Amino acid sequence: MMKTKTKKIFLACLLGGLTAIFLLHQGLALFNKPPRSQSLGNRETKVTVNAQSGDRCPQNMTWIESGTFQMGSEKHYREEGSVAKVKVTGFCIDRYEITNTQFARFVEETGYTTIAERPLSAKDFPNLSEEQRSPGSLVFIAPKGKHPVRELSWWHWMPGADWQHPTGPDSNIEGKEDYPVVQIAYEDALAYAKWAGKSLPTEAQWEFAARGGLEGKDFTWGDTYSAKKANTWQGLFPYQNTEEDGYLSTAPIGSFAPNGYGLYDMAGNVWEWTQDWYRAGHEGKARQVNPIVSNPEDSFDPREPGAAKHVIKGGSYLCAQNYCSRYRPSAREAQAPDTGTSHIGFRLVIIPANS
Ligand SMILES: [Ca+2]
Ligand SMILES: [Ca+2]
Repeated sequence: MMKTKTKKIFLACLLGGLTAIFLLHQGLALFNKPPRSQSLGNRETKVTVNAQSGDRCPQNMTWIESGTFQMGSEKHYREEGSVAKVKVTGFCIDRYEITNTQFARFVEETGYTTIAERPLSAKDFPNLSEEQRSPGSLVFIAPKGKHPVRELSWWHWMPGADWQHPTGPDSNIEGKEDYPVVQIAYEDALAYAKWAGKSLPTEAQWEFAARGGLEGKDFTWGDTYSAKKANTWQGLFPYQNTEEDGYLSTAPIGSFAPNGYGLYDMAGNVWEWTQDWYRAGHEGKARQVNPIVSNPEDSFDPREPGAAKHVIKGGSYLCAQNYCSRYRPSAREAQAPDTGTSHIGFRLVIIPANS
């Protein structure tokens, strides 16, 4: 269940940040209820051992050997510093972002309903109409023309947007079996992880794995940006996307070369949830083993004090050189746990019993 406090944060985001949300909401009074289930096959996700990982990891996971690394960066956004030398003990991590096929299997087996598919309760939001409480999520819509637009005004509340309808009720995931699942709130990712018998990565695990064995490099592949190395945005965000990398939106998992540890899409495609609560910086992490910010009361985003948020990593297809540019291992962003969007997904980790 979504807690009242976090629901209010969610609503404040909708009401405070994006006036257009409810205008749009009001304008979409009638829309066809999307079908609730959609078969996407029955691909195996969590069994057998992986010979390439020394029989330690489940299928499609890679063993990351214990090690120390320089977490963060002092060359980019302030929240990425200070650099902290930390140790991470060994773990297995998914080679790919979780796909629509995998999430569909979870839903088929459990009947799980994501946050985006649930209406807000009349008890918690008595002043909203039933229509305003109807299920939906946030969708990126590029502004028309090239006139200046307000920061984040490209995010729109879209009734009927959910993981099976990533950009609204008229969209679907047919033919996107191997695309990363999106419109997943933190609670949804946790539910999937519990079902799979795995965990969301900590920020330290995620960043250590993303670096792929490179020390202190800007990108998962080195120090020079390339449109050919990850699914990002080329052109002037949010107006023009030249699609130099071949993808306007999400790409099938594994469409770009893996990093040094054989992990795909650790840069771009979709942002990925981590366990850590967000603070702007890495204060107190130096010399720790498996550091984690595990207490929501320690979360602090100076842009929105009082709202506890999780760290998301890796950037997305919406990160461009002129905006965001967070398709880097040290980059991080804060995300309200109740809010899935059309550019956030996840992958999982597990520490095998024999490690
Ligand atoms: Ca792209
Ligand atoms: Ca990613």
